[in-house]
Amino acid sequence: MKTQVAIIGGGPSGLLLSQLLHTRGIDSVVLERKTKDYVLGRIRAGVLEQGLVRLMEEAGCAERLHAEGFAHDGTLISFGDETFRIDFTEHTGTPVVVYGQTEVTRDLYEAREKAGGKIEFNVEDVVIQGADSDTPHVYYTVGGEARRLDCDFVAGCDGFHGVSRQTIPLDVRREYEKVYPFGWLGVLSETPPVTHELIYANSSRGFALCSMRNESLSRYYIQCSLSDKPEDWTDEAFWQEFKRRIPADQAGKLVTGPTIEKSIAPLRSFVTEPMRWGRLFLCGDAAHIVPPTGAKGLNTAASDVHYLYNGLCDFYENNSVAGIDSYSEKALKRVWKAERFSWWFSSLMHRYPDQSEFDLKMQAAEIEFLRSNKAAQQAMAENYVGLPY
Ligand code: RFL
Ligand code: PHB
Repeated sequence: MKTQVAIIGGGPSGLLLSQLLHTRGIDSVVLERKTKDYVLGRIRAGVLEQGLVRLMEEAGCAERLHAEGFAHDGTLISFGDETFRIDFTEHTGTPVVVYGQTEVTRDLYEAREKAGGKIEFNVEDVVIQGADSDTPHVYYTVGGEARRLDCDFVAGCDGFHGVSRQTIPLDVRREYEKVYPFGWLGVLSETPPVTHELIYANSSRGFALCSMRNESLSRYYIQCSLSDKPEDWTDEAFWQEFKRRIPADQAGKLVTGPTIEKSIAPLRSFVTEPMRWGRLFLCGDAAHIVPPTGAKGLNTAASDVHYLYNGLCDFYENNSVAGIDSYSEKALKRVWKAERFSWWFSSLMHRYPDQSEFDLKMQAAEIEFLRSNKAAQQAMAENYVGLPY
């Protein structure tokens, strides 16, 4: 089989890239390790920057997002008994959109299927060869049958545990990592959200987040120990702990119910450099991970897709390599800013096992500065709604 762009991974990065390329007549094949249902069963991001919304529009996939997504003009931050609000629209003129990653992915799958796009599911043993030549190709198996895909370029959109990053030789690749000493236990529950905006809560018992998917579906998280397992947490234990971490007035009106999903994610900051090796380009979680505080993961994947898509269009339409040659540099410049914001916001909102009295005072002083200083709020708002591409 032959295509112009072989895309490894059928998560949001791979599908968005494939659909955008399709709008410009550039052919791609997506190779996904799991089934479509499995990919859609992963409950992840919920907050979209305008940059991603615009890409979904350009991909012709934003109809449902516009009809069902919720524009959020601000967010609440609570510290102990005090709650304050950061107004995104006042500071930046831009809201964020609350619309689940599951729905973004569903819309992209639908568009790809409608356009007759080629997606292979259940692929195994993916090996990328010749990425440092003009004739890259991908070997893989489906149902035990070996296949080969020849292409002009390979887009590695296969997430943190994928094979694309590992294809880049160790003497070329440089990795930067910080592992946090806690995780997030997240639940999805068919109950109305406790507030109409998100609440990021720093309590003496640890971090908590109130988020949502729609008027009758809430997404809540608490900071937990890395050794915890989701099955250690009964629904009752979760709600009890959650209520103790969010502001008392919100806890009083929280509607609880059976959870329909419960999972734990470890928190990590990670970047690999460069994001390009020959004709192989890394996008999204394959190249970088942020802790979820600040909701930057999917949005940073989207800015990578934007740069790569434009670079590939430049190559096919204008016979120019300028866009693909500057891809890694441009993408990384924005990635590091998202890494900084996510690291800063995580440091501000969590309780660390080794935090000293001094560290706690610094955290309190930083939160007070954010509460009382317009310039600090402006900086937070600009980062939260998304820095320009
Ligand atoms: P994905 O979503 O991991 O998709 C990669 C796909 O590649 C497939 N794959 C392979 N396919 C073929 N061959 C192989 N060898 C393969 N290896 C892997 C996988 O099956 C998968 O389908 O990466 P992608 O597309 O780059 O998307 C990144 C986002 O998923 C991620 O950044 C976000 O979910 C992060 N994130 C959030 N981001 C936000 O912008 N806003 C949020 O509010 C937000 N909340 C979150 C989050 C992530 C979370 N978890 C669980 C990590 C909340 C949580 C709890
Ligand atoms: C979510 O709704 O899943 C969510 C929202 C905000 C975050 C992280 C996750 O910072």
